[in-house]
Amino acid sequence: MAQENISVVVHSPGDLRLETRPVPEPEPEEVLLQMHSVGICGSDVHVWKRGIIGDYVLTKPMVLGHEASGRVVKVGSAVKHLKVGDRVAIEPGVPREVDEFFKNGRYNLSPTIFFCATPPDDGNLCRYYKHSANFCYKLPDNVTFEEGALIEPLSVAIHACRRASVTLGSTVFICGAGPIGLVCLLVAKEMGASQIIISDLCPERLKMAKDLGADFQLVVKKDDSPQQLAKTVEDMMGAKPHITIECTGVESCIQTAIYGTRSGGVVALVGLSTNTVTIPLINAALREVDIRGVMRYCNTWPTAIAMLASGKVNVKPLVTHRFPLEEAIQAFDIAYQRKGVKVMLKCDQDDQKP
Ligand code: 572
Ligand code: ZN
Repeated sequence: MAQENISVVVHSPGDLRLETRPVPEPEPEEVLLQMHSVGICGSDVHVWKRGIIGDYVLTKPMVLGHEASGRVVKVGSAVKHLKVGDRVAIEPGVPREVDEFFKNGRYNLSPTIFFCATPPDDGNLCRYYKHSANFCYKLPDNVTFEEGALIEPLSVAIHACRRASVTLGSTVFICGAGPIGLVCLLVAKEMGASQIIISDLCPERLKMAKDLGADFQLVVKKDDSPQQLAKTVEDMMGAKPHITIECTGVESCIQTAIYGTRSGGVVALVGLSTNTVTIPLINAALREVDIRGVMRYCNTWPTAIAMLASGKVNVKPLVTHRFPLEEAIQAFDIAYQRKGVKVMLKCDQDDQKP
């Protein structure tokens, strides 16, 4: 191998290091990838700062990163559909068991799934990484490596919009204009939403949302009441939206989502923070507002690749910062400060292009 396997490793809360790890050897059903572009997700920052994500606690050093693309440099003996040189996007969740969830196609719900950078499973923010070939998807020539990496957050949005039943003519309220809120905006539009309103505390993020096609932007203040905000949404749109996609995980925003959604509509919960929240459940029940959970995604990569290759969805403007892998610590600081939208790490010394 031409380069050492520099890897971005979290050791304990607040302790992030660049270290050299061995280049892995692919198993028969795996491929070895030379990593190209890896985006930083909020969960990477969270694990770095807190050493925990949900119920998953860091108990040993772990490589971060799960929004990734790379090039095949070695194929396992049983791999049929990929060859050396292929450019691929990586689906980071790989089921370990043929359980009921695997069999019914909702493999994201399998409790034993391998998932990059969820403790203790290593992620792919490194130079060389091996992965199940079945969960690597060949990128068409007109889809860049960075778009390939952005398929991961785009997948969250595709799954969220599917769970929320977004369809032709839907009116949609998106809470939060961070990376996930913005990809939900792009996907909801493409799935036929007729009107989209998006809210955030931060006017700069809403400016990006406007540029990406949001019809209405709502600047929220920290002490706005959920019922008042719900009324503002209704006034701005002319009627309550059919669907709300909640991307913040903040308790008051989940409350706003419920009050703000039309009777008979759907609230999809994408943002997740604390385990327990107080919500107006009876208000939702009496108005038959369905509250639906969203756990990552399943069966989204082929859809996402088709959307990118056809030019129907443009995720390129989401990348606001780029750093070479060697500057990962600085990159994580920028992501922590929530400057810009998506921070991308460039893992191939010989090709730092998008
Ligand atoms: O891109 C996938 C993703 N999923 C996140 C967070 C960031 N990025 N989730 C939040 C944490 N949960 S979890 O259930 N867990 C660690 C398994 O608490 C998964 C989804
Ligand atoms: Zn993520």
